[in-house]
Amino acid sequence: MARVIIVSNRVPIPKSRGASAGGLTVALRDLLTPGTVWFGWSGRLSADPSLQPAIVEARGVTYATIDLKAETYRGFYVGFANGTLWPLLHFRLGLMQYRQEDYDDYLSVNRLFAESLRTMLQPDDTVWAHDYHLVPFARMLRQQGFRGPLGFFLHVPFVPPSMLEALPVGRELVADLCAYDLVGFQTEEHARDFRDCAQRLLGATVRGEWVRLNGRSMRAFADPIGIDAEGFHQEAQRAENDSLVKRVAGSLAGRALAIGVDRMDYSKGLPQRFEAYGRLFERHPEHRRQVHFLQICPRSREEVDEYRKLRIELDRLTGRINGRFSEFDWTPLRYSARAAPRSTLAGLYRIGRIGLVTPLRDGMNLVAKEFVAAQSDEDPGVLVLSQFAGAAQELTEALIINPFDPDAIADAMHHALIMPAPERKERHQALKEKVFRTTAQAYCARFMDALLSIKAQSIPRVAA
Ligand code: GDG
Repeated sequence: MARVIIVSNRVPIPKSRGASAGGLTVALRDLLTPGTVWFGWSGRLSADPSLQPAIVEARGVTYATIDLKAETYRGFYVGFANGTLWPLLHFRLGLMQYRQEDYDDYLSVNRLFAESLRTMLQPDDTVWAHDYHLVPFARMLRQQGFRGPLGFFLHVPFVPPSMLEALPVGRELVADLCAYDLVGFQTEEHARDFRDCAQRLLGATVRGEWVRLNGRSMRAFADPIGIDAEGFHQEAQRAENDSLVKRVAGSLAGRALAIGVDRMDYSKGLPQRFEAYGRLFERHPEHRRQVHFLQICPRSREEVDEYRKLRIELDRLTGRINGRFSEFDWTPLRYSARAAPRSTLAGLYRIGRIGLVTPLRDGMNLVAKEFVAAQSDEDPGVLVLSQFAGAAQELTEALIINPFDPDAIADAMHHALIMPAPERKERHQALKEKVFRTTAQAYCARFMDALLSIKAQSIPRVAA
């Protein structure tokens, strides 16, 4: 039987029946039919990792994982993936650090993944790899002799050639992406930037979505990711009765709730958002005492220096805003650096009058879609959305702002707070229609159709 093999850095092994799923799992859930294999890192470090993956079967899906060595993990994950590629792909050249040793570790982990997966591959398998940790994986799997269809989806943005050139191994990365048969991006802009890089940096020939390099063709297209909108909507409806959500609603005492939910990451524009919240009270003092801003911000990648600095900065800004604007019976900013259960999030979005999604750069941003899906039709909240989130390409009825401009964010919050119900409903209906159309299921189906149609057309997949 032809199987789909999903490959990603981390593998979300279900711990028990009905265990909660992360973003990638939710997006790929429809693919997780019996027979599917999900391969990647176990999350464990060991001195002498085995090539043979450890296998866990759950509901017909095979989860296959390998351990990594501590030294290579550091260079691969903390170094090249999150210290080099993540800042580069989020347009933060000033934060990019490059060390050849890290890149070597990145290549060796990709090689290890390919060698290990090879031990369990069958000739008619289809392989779909995910995200910036696995750019060279296709080349290495081909070196292992695999000839089946190989797809890749980049969850984060891509950059134009002038920016990619700053990376000493930028050309290698583009060439490695070209070794896939199909590469999916969140937006047309990212797909075009990649094709431009292939043309300008490697001399590839580009025709429409097709890129031809060294006698073989591949396709680079936009396939925006989505959420399980109906499932999330129902979860939000149920969560209105969650005791914590009810307590939060009660504690607002009739004030409006603005909500932000982000991994603690410098790409999410959090200091600017906090700053903007203070500006709201300066520019529109009538909102003092009338609003609470709740920011949920689970800590992330704390091994990377820049993330530790961000945490200190957010602690400082929280103190400054609350010190400056609090009154004895009103604390304007509630900030939690811990993760909340998914159902609680759904309920909090639903009682939110404003959803604040203001990244400086973001592949898509699922929080924007979750906020929309969670709203009620009768009394919907307003989404304030960065023009630099992939989601802004679709969700044009949100209040679109430039996240580098705190005054613009403050004015959008003001606009949201005074927006009459008919306008809120009209905007919400338009947004809802889109979020319920471009779902996770649609995203998966589009990708698999495109990958399998490349197979059917027998376009040369392997360089001569
Ligand atoms: C990458 C790209 C792209 C957040 N806090 C909690 C929590 N979350 C959940 C959200 C959402 C997910 O995590 C975050 O997804 P985003 O899309 O917002 O951002 P990244 O993590 O940066 O994801 C991004 C995405 O991949 C998918 O392709 O959209 O552009 O950067 O689902 O709800 N979940 C729980 N507790 C929290 O405290 N349970």
